[in-house]
Amino acid sequence: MSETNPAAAEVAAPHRYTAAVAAEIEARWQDVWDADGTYAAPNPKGDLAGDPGLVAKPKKYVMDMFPYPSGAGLHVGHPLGYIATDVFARFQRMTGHNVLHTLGFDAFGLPAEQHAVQTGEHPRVTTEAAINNMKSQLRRLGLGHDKRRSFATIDPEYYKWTQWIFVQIFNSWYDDEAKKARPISELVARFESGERAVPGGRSWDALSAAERADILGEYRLAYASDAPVNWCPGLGTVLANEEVTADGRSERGNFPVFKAKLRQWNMRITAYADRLLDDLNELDWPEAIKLQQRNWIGRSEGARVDFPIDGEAITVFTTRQDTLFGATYMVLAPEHPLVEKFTPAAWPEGTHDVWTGGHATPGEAVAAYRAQAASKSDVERQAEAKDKTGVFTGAFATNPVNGEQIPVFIADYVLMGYGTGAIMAVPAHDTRDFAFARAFELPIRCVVEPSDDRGTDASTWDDAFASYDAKIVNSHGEDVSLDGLGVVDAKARITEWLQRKGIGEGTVNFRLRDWLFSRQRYWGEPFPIVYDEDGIAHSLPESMLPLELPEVEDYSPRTFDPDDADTSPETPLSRNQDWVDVTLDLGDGRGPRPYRRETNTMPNWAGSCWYELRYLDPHNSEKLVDPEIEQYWMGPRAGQPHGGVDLYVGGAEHAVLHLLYARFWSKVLYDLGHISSPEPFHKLYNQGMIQAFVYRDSRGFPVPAAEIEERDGAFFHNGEQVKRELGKMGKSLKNAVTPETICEEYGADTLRLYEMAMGPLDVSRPWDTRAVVGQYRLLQRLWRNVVDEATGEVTVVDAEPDETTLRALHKAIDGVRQDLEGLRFNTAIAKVTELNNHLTKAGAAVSRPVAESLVLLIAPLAPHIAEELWRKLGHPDSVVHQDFPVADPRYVVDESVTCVVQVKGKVKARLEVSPAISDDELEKVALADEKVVAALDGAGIRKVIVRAPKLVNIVPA
Ligand code: ANZ
Repeated sequence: MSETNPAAAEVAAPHRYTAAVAAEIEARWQDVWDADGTYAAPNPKGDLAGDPGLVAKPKKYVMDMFPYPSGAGLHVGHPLGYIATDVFARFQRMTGHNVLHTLGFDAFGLPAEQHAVQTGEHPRVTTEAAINNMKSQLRRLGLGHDKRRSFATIDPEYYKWTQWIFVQIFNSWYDDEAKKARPISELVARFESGERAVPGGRSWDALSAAERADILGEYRLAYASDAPVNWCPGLGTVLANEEVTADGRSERGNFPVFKAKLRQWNMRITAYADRLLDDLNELDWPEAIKLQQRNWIGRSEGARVDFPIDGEAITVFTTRQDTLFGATYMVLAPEHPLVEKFTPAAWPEGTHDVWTGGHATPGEAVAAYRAQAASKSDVERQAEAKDKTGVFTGAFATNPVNGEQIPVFIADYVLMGYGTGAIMAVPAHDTRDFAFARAFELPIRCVVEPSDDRGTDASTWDDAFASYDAKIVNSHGEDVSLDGLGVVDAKARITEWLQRKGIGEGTVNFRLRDWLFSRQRYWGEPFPIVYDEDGIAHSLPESMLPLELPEVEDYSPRTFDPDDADTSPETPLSRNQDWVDVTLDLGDGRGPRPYRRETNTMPNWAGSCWYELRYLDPHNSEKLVDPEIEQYWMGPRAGQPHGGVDLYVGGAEHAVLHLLYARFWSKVLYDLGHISSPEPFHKLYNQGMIQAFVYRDSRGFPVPAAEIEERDGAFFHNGEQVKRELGKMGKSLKNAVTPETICEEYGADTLRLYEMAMGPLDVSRPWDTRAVVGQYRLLQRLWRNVVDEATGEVTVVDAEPDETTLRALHKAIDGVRQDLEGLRFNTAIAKVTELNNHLTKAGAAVSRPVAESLVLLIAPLAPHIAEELWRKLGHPDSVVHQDFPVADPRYVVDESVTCVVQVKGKVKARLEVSPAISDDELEKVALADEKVVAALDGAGIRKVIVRAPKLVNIVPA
């Protein structure tokens, strides 16, 4: 066919749909859409108010996880989700919704800062250049974004509100009784009035300002504390646990990471653990993501138990209080504050050599072990497989159930930050304890009867027996016995006993930690916090926001000798004296005073914690969002009791942190009355990844994928055979394909169709440039069904379509509608293709209503060609806001099928029914049939077996 030879084709068919035609059409309509504000979604009020008719429609808020504007620009893998949400948003517009869809930029971050460190160029300059580049790349795809609503998190008018939210969080506390955040001023009032006892027992009036600040710091939802953090001298910064590798080094740069105590800002997200867990149930999210959040929050039910020691007690947290009789030793985290207190001056008589670690005194042993533990990350300390290390403290505590004296160890597998930082060790039933007991020759006592054949003599076992589904044995004391009980009952009985004795209680513990919120960086939001001469932190009043980033000479934090743990961070902002030391009147009645600014910046996550709210009301200078506008777009409604964005699409890699942080901020803002929706995202959808083939030469180095030749299933580069594997797409693997390349070769509509047709949206799929042409051909045939390639004239006729065409059309309409609503874009495209092929095969001129419906069907997927054809068909208004076709049910069902109805095994009737009929409906129809009624002759019915659509078998009583 001439299609394979474009030059010849152009002569024969000057009006064929080609890449050049696509390019012209696409650029032209993009300009018109921009000029007409086609995608502007009106608000119910404010400066984006508009078309009351549109506002009266049901709303749809469709959102993408916004991109980081990387200098490398986009490759074809990036826009997969953006195209998907665009198709969905367009479909919603055509089905009567006021649709909000826009895209901003998550623009603070390390790459721009590192570039700045290397080149001295301001990160704002490179970031803005990257944003502009991405914007033009995205514009070319024809995404229907409301551009009036776009922003970047680095815009001072945006981060003014990020800072403002920080101030709200700082100035609030979590009221455990009301189970919500309240202004800190209410807590102060309760302390002042005596309604609530002041911790420490003194009266509020008697406390100094610093003492009050310390107390309030224990309550504030944003608080500074001396927390053990991952300090990386080589990078000059503190790292989150996720940024530290399993062997205790920085993910980036591979430098040693040390545990150090530093004054850092934290967010008290743990106060919300229960609500973050419970509210997951109301969200329409993939189960896998909900599960990851549940695990991250990690709720465990257990007990706290006191083990007496020297007239005091060590409190442990355990989830297996039913195994108390099997506790043969205790372990404290090396950092546990009670360690020094109970460590005796000398080893007790007869202390086992392996317990002392070769040290002369317990004090020495503890000090040496602590130093060793401090150099490891939590992840490393928790690693299951590794050998258990530790040292005896020289002290013994009493097991409260049987009065036994058991040795107290310190070991790094117990973490200070979890539970109480102390455990009772039950080696028979916990694998870590088992390994430790073996290494330190400690008794292993079976108290849960193994369900396998290993027997109850635990000294002969190879590993622990850890099960909840078994019976308790060897567990009776003076006034309590658990023998014979199942685990669950034993837990209940012993908890009740502990509580009665006043030596323990049932508790719930969470794995979730407070969120470390400071970074020693330049390119982030400055904290709206200043310290007075007493070192007390004050938040800036709203009138002083935004607090803009100062210009600095040097963007890097000071770095140190990577191995020198005795260093502490020196941030880029701290070197700027004029900015740091200021005299301010905070409006708190204290008048102008000298202050020192906080010199850390917020972490990258901050800006993405609330951006869904700002899209709603992006220019509001009085409020972060007007309540009425927030209520309109996001407020709770039927089926969405916690409100939120109607559809949020992004990668599954953000399962935990971003989504958890954003949920947390929403809940605080909700509690404080600023928004009506306690959840930010009602429906979440994770798109798959576009993968790409990587070609490697004999040395294993990637070679440019674009230069590969394929011969008989083998791959060659410059004549040399290379290996092919599936991997990520990107510059470093030399396999990136840019959207521009595809747009130039085929047009943006083809690219959109190809990305949507590659497979189900949530599945990963390999990119194959050679397959793109398939969608190009579809668009060419579509064009040819409407436009004469030789003359450019519209060829449709006003004749009525024939019956088969009507059936093909309405089935397509019905299927495409359902598919687009259900985000099944690949099958929607298959249905459009089928209809289009039907018309092509029919060979005759297409009837106008069919052609128009076809154009409307493809409009969400390929908006430019649809707009062009729609106008060519004589419509003055844009295709974007047309009504999506509705199927006529008469043509949707296939011709009927015959259903046989049997009574007592004999055929009594034959019914003509729809092939799509349900079992229930078919049963009703069959039982109502005259012949069946006659055959039953008033007998009752014992059983009806239905195999829709072909068989009903009735067994009379
Ligand atoms: C005795 C016991 C017996 C335990 C047994 C387990 C099995 P989850 O479920 O993850 O909450 N643990 C408590 N605090 C710890 C800490 N700071 N560092 C390390 N481990 C700690 O885990 C709770 C269990 O982990 C607790 O229950 C405790 O060991 C341990 F057959 O106590 B268990």
